[in-house]
Amino acid sequence: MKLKPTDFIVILTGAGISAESGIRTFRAQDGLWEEHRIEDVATPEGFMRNPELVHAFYNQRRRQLQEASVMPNPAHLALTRLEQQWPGDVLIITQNVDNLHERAGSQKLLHMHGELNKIFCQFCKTRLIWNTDLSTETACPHCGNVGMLRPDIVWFGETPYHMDEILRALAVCQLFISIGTSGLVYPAAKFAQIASQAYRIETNLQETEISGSFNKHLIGPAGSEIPKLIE
Ligand code: BV8
Repeated sequence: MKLKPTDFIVILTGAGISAESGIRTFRAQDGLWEEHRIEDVATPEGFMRNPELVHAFYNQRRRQLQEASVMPNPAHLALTRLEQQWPGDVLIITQNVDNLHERAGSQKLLHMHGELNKIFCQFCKTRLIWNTDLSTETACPHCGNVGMLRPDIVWFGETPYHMDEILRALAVCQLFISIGTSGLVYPAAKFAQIASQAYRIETNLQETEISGSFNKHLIGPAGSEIPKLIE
């Protein structure tokens, strides 16, 4: 596929791009969903039923982001170089809630499933940057109410963020690259089909549910495949 300098590149990332940074994926053998039922920790109903369990689940993942060993890996850094060097537009749509794309220097970035380092108050709707533990005892710094703060994460059954902007980008891009997603969660799983006018590349350790929607497959770890693809 020959790209023109004005071409628009859209990239979708999933948990696989952060795996080599030491962040667990969801559906691998040692995945996050092996230890927790999605219904208990990643749905609004689960949060209503047992908020402290959900806070513990996200507190542990938020704490992990602060660990010195958790750093952007060569895949994140290659995407930052692409954004800086490519003359056309580049947009990263990430399903991930970690901050590794930001820490790698990416700027054109949409977190469609929210962010670990953000919370919001269900009472006054204020959104806050938050890097420490959260509990039902934490009072909202804005309105003072206790027990109303929740992770700013899109749970199953909730509407993903930035969908209008995402659908517009998918409809006009010339190159769509999917990195490290199992293609099992909607609507992200349909993005390759929606970008049908683009040249579509999938990078993963293995074939996925959505591999049939791509023109090219790069099988291997993102940390080595993406720098090669970008150079
Ligand atoms: C919505 C926040 C309406 C939580 C997440 C029945 C049929 C179809 C759909 C549905 C259905 N029933 C319900 C639905 C909708 C539902 C859904 O899709 N359910 C699934 C389970 C069937 N979706 C929703 O509810 C969404 N909302 O649909 O609203 C709507 C739609 C459109 C417009 C308006 C309204 C909301 C979904 C969001 C849920 N929240 N995250 C949290 O993070 O704690 S989803 C969760 O899964 C994560 O965000 C994660 O990113 C996402 C996807 O998982 P992956 O990133 O792909 O991770 P996974 O572990 O699965 O795979 C990792 C991959 O990496 C593997 O393939 C592996 O091989 C690869 N890999 C590993 N290492 C490497 C690697 N690749 C490269 N290099 C490596 N080193």
